[in-house]
Amino acid sequence: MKQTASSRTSGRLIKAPEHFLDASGIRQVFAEGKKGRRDFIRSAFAAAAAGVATPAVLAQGNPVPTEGGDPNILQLPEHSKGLGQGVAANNGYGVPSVYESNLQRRQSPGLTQTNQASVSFAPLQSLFGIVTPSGLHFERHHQGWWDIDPSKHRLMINGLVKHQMVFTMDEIMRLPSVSRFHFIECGANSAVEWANVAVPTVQYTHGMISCSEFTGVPLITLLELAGIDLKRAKFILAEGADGSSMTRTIPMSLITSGEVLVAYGQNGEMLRPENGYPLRLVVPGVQGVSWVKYLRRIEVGDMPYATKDEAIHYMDLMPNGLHRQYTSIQECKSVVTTPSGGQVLLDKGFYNITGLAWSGRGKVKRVDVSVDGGRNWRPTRLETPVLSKALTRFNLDWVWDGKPAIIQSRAQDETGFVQPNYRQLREVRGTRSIYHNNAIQSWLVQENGEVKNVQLS
Ligand SMILES: Nc1nc2c(c(=O)[nH]1)N[C@H]1C(S)=C(S)[C@@H](COP(=O)(O)O)O[C@H]1N2
Ligand SMILES: [Mo]
Repeated sequence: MKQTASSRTSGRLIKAPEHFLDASGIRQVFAEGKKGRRDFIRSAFAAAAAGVATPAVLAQGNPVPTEGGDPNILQLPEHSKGLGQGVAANNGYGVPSVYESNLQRRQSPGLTQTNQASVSFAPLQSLFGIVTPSGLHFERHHQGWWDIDPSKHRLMINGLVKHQMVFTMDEIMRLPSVSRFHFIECGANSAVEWANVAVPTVQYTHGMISCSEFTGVPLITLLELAGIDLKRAKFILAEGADGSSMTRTIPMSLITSGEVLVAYGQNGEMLRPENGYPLRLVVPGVQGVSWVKYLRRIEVGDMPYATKDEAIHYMDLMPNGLHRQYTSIQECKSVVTTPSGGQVLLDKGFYNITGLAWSGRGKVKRVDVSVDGGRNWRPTRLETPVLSKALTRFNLDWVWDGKPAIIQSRAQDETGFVQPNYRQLREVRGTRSIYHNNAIQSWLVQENGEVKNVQLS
């Protein structure tokens, strides 16, 4: 086989409309020319050395030696001959390669497109490991985002405390801090799949989840400084400083455990404005809406507050016609990110099936993958570290025989909870929900290699 020049546009991409296109996801494994494949096979061999799959398995459908010469090797490129750019070429803050410009958060084609859009989805199909780069973190703004001057930002603590207190950012940042990896998932993640809208890519089916290393002060530290009345305190109310009047009730049990953080750091730097700069609440395992951004007030109380975002929104309409309220834990869930909707497998042969799993109740214990629509399941390799209430990466070796295949993942957490399929989920939850869809996702690999979002009952 003759080696050809590789570029972002070489190879077969997809035939879907452009805004569905996600070449960067495809490129990782499938789309780039032979160079990409060499990189791919090299890392695959490293995995084999770790006792994963034999070279014979990995080599199926993969490169044959070059004949005729590859101009990318034979002709010395400019970057091997000239002087490269100097330091700080980007004003001191690095930005991604120009070849990665397709790697973006996006509005969903399943939602109304507006100029003042309020949701953007993270490109899960193009990410590695478990950390979401801050610039690709999903966004959900009920009333737009702001870049707030930290020198003017204040956090007030009132309610069932001995001394009402107001903290400046400097005062908060002097206190003992912790850093922890956690996922944040909007309760409405995968909401359109309840109605089987079948948005084309995993960015839109599952992209309202992200995972970061957050740094901040345990909320309990601040409450103790204020002299919290632990006998009477049962709940807190968290309030944001933006125009959405975002207010949420959080039970004291999550706070006394030390888990809830008043965070200013995200992935080693200050929070991004879109994610609540300079201060946000981190409520591990709980749906995104409770992670109040631009946090300005904590009130300690003895009853749930039934705020607008708890009494009108964020409730689950159950089959018996009643609403479920305060269902905030994000139950165990997973999704295959490669191969996933919108990607194209170029040839039969070896592929690394990979994806993400998480549970709002602790650690992911195992993830199984099926390539035949749920008839047979194989256990996957969980990438380390496996952290509580954080994303967990899974991988599985797969040799595609070129026939249609339905790929699914099913996660189980340390409590023994197993992610349901759509039939099991609807049995309990009915069909009129918006939030908390944690059903098994199915991707159909068609004979021509194109991968499609399908829903199995
Ligand atoms: N102050 C404030 N906090 C907020 C919101 C908001 O609109 N304003 N949106 C909430 C919702 S619904 C979600 S899912 C998360 C989204 O966080 P992110 O934008 O950092 O991804 O923030 C929550 N906290
Ligand atoms: Mo949300």
